[in-house]
Amino acid sequence: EESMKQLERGIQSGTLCFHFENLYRRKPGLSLSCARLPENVEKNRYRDVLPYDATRVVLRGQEDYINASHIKVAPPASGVCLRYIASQGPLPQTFAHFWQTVWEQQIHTIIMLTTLTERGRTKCHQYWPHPPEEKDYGHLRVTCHSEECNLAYVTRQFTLQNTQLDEERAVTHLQYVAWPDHGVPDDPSDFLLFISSVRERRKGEEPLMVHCSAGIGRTGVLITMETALCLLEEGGPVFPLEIVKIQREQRAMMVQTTCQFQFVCEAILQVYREKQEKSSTPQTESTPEQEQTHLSASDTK
Ligand code: PTR
Ligand code: PTR
Repeated sequence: EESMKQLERGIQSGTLCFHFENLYRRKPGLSLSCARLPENVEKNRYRDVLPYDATRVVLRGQEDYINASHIKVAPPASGVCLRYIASQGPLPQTFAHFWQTVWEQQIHTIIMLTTLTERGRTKCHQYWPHPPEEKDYGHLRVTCHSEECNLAYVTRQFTLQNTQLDEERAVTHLQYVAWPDHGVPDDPSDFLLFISSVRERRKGEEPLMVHCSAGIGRTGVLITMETALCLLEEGGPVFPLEIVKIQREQRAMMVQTTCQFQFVCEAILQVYREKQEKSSTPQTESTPEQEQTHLSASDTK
């Protein structure tokens, strides 16, 4: 595949990283005024990581601000369209806004890419109760039913109850725990396994909620990787730089460091190669019926 050869050459020669470093970190001309309003200043974890007005998530009601952005990734002519909400790690004063976003945007899966503390510093505050407790965040009641750890991530099952409407929904929490900020995941295979469980959570058009500490570096890597996997599944070309550019038009500084970009490019290439190896190993002939079931299974994403 041509785009994969291009990717391989770009990684080897360093041109891909060179182009990455020349991308706009912030799209010129987009305002950040809502994030800078005096009443919103303390709702931002970092002074220098703010959502654009044009793509910020607007909460219903009087207090409408949260440091979170709508990200829609639909590379031209690919037929792929993935929706996300990229958010900072909630602060105690924004827990209720975070859960309100989950409710209003119909989020069924929250992907958390940070631990609560790293090297003695708080990176995110714990915005959910310990199992089996429940806790109220504004008018939303969160119950944590289970917590299961495997090697690199924790899965939690929550019920989110809207006490005003007396309605409830199930929400799944996937927390990747082996990835320091500004860095790359400790193990690419663990990371790829995690991404495939993220892919399995995709159903319908609803966005996935993704956050780390600032909601730009690791969140950008995850979105780039899931998009690339989706494009590979569709057999379309994958241009990682383009995917990053699309994201930065909606939230500044997505994919923060060159190492992170290089990591994601290498991971994409690894997946592509494994896929090729699989398809070139001789397989027992499949009957047309089997072919058919295979097709319909991959169509229902
Ligand atoms: N602390 C930020 C950083 O250096 O990562 C500050 C910053 C923010 C730097 C925005 C650059 C920014 O965007 P631009 O490249 O458009 O100036
Ligand atoms: N001003 C902070 C810093 O540069 O350390 C902002 C920041 C923090 C930026 C964490 C990115 C960070 O990583 P991530 O988006 O992966 O949480």
